[in-house]
Formats: sequence, C-alpha cells, structure tokens
Amino acid sequence: MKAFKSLTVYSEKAILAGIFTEKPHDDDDLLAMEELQRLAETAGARILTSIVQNRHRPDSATLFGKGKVEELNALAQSIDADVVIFNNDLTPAQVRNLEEALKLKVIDRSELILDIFATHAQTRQAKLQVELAQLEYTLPRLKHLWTHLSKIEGGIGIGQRGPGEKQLEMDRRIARDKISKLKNEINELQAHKVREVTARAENYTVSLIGYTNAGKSTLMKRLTGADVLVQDKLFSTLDTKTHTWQFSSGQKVLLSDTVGFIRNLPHNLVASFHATLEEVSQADILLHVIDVSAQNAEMQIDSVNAVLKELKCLDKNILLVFNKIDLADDDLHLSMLRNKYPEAISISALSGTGMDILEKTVNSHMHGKQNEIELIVPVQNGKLLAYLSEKGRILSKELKKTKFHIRVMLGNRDAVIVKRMNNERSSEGRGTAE
Ligand SMILES: Nc1nc2c(ncn2[C@@H]2O[C@H](COP(=O)(O)OP(=O)(O)OP(=O)(O)O)[C@@H](O)[C@H]2O)c(=O)[nH]1
Ligand SMILES: [Mg+2]
Repeated sequence: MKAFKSLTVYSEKAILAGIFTEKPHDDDDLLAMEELQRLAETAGARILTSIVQNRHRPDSATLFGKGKVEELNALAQSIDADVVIFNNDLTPAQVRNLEEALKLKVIDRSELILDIFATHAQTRQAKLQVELAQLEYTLPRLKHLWTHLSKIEGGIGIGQRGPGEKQLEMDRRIARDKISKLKNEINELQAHKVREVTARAENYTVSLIGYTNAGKSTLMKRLTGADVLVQDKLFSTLDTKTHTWQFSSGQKVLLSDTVGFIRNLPHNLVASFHATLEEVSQADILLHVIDVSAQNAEMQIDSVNAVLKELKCLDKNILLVFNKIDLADDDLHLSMLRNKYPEAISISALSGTGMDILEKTVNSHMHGKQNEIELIVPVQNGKLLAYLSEKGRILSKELKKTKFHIRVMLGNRDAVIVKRMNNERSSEGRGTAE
C-alpha cells in the first residue's frame, strides 16, 4: 500500500478549517473549532490560523465554495502552511480535490483523531486496535488513491485493466487479510484479559468512563494510588487498566480506567476499541466522570451517553461524578448542572475533595442493588452452581454430605432466577431454597 499518505501532523504548520451549516453559527460551533485546535495541538501540529465558512450546503466536490478555496489557497501560500485540518468529515473525493487545488496535505477530524491514537498507543492491544481502525478507514479510500494514480499514469482504456486497478485489487486483498488477522489477535488478547479479570470475579468491578480529559486517570490515581499517566492532553489513556480500590472499611473493588470519548467519535475507532470497551459493559457500576469546568459539559455528557448507547450500556448502573469542582468558578453554570443532575456527586480528583462521599455512594449502590441469599444446592445441580459462580459473589460455600450450603450476593433479577432454578430442583425432591 504505497499510496498511503503520511498521517502524522507532528510539528507541521497547520491551518484549521471548518464549515458552519447553521446560520448564524452558535457557541457550539466555536467550541467545536476550539476542540479541533486542542486535538491538533495534542497531535503536535503548529497551528498558524483558522478559516471558517458559513454555508448552508457544503460543496460536494470541495466542501468550501470555490471562492473560499481560493482564499484558503492564498492564505496557505502566504503563511507557508504544510497541512489543512478540516473539522468536518471529508469524502475521499473532497480530500483529493482539495489537495490538488491547494497543493497541500488535507486531513479531516477523524484522521486527526486516528493520528493521535496512533501516537499515544502504548500497549500491544491498543496498537493493534489503532492499526485496525486505520486500515478500516483507508480501505474504502484505496479506490480513489489508485484511480488517481492510474490517471497520472495515462489513464486506462475501456475493458482494459490498468496497473492501478490490478494493484488496487491486490491492496484490497492484503488490507482485508490484515484486518481479519488483527481482529483475531485483538480478540485473543482481550479473551486473555477477561480470563484474568474473571479469575478475580468475586470482586465488584467499577469502570471510569467519560469525555476525554475529564479527569478519569487522575481519579484512578487518587483512588488506587496507581501510577497512571495523567496529562492535559486529549486521549492520554488508550487502554483499560485495572487496579484495586480499597474502601476505608477494607472492602475492595476493581477499578478500571478507559479510553475517553469525544463527540462524533469516528465509527471505526469505536468498532476497533470494542474489545477494550467490552470491559465497560461487564462492569457492575460505571462512574461517568464529567469536567464541570468545561463550558460545554452538557454536550460532553450527551456525547458520552451516545457512545454508551452504541455499546448498549445505557441501562447499566451509572453514577454521575462532577469533577474539577475546584475550577468551576461560574456558579450559575454549576448550579444549572446541579439542578439538571441532582444525583451527581461533586468531587475534585486533583485535590481529593469528595472522595469520602464518592466511596459511600458506590458502597451503598453495591449493596442496595444486591441481595444476600442462602441456598442449599445438591452437588449434582451443576447448572445452578455454574450460574451462581458466574452471576453472584460467593460469600461462603460449605459441603455438607451431598449438598453445598452457599451464601451468595446476587442482584435482584438474578436472585429471582436462582430461587426459581433451585425450586425447580426441590420440587423434584433434590434441592431446597433457603
Ligand atoms: N483543577 C483540576 N484539574 C484536574 C482535576 N482532575 C483532573 N485534572 C486535570 O485534567 C487533565 C486531564 O486529566 P486526566 O486524568 O489525564 O484525564 P482523562 O479523563 O484520563 O483524559 P484522557 O485519558 O486523555 O481521556 C490533567 O491536566 C489533570 O491534572 C481536578 O479535579 N481539578
Ligand atoms: Mg486518562
């Protein structure tokens, strides 16, 4: 795949560009451009300036209108830019047309995010997942890259297959093979991780989720003492790390840190990180960490909920955690958020404020939703015993003659199921409930 252009914008001189389709554009548009700037800075680009256009319908060939492309061209030449980064998603044809018109590298927000993920990936699994996302992103674009090349080579006759076309087929096959290999390898790594976590299944699991830069890793560090990477950059954490969080009562739970979310997260990335995010769907409680000092905290909450919906996690036990309250000097904004989300817990992961309330709330949720049940189960009832160890937290298990005496913590629904399973057996004269 020689036709790949270099993705990285590290130390390149960049112009940020965006199109606002709403007239007049609102604060959210401006905040989106600010976010693009933070993303570009995180990727290491040197931002020279930005250019926006209000246009109800983006141009299908070049996104910007003709006049605006000319203006951008003149601007890029006068300040000697290396790359233009668009906030809007570009079609492969738009990228090609803009690159031809500007004689510059052009990338969109999704590519920029892929670039950041590629440079931040540390673990083998994160690296494989990023590679998968990049390949999935490039596969539909290969056609355009090779058609482009064939034209340069003099075009292809009707019914005749040019070198570009043959190469395209080969590249597609190579890319598809690579994609399925990567998927297999990622699934194997994830299965290994899940086995490790299941081995500790008697523990409760809590996952930290939230918009990128909300302070998840800072909270992880504060609660578990783990030495995790914290920085004022987007997407610092790309893989799940699990550490033990010990309550003041001595009780222990497993706490996982995860990759941050962002609005319009490129679909390829969500799909590629599915394995990592699966841990989120298996957690008993999700702590949704929110940076209340961000002006667009509500949009961030909605974006996180959109990803949770995609992961089918919205019906999970989710606690909202307002973080960075030490920074929230806009009382009005904070009280508006508190009115809207009265159940949220306010903390500062940095200073430690609110850790006791957070611990108490998690603790009461753990027990509030759980039931302690005692059962007498015949050793032959393998199905029920397997169900108990999968769904419950076994507190004690004692074999008396041919029956296990078990005390187990179970959620409401599982408690009903287990009692029914045990009653079915006892009606056959082989088991007894409580
Ligand atoms: N003032 C203040 N800063 C905080 C607080 N919590 C986190 N930060 C800062 O916010 C920035 C991001 O923190 P991280 O913990 O890396 O955020 P994250 O959610 O893990 O971010 P990603 O992994 O990049 O998605 C860092 O500069 C932290 O020092 C807080 O309670 N108060
Ligand atoms: Mg982090």
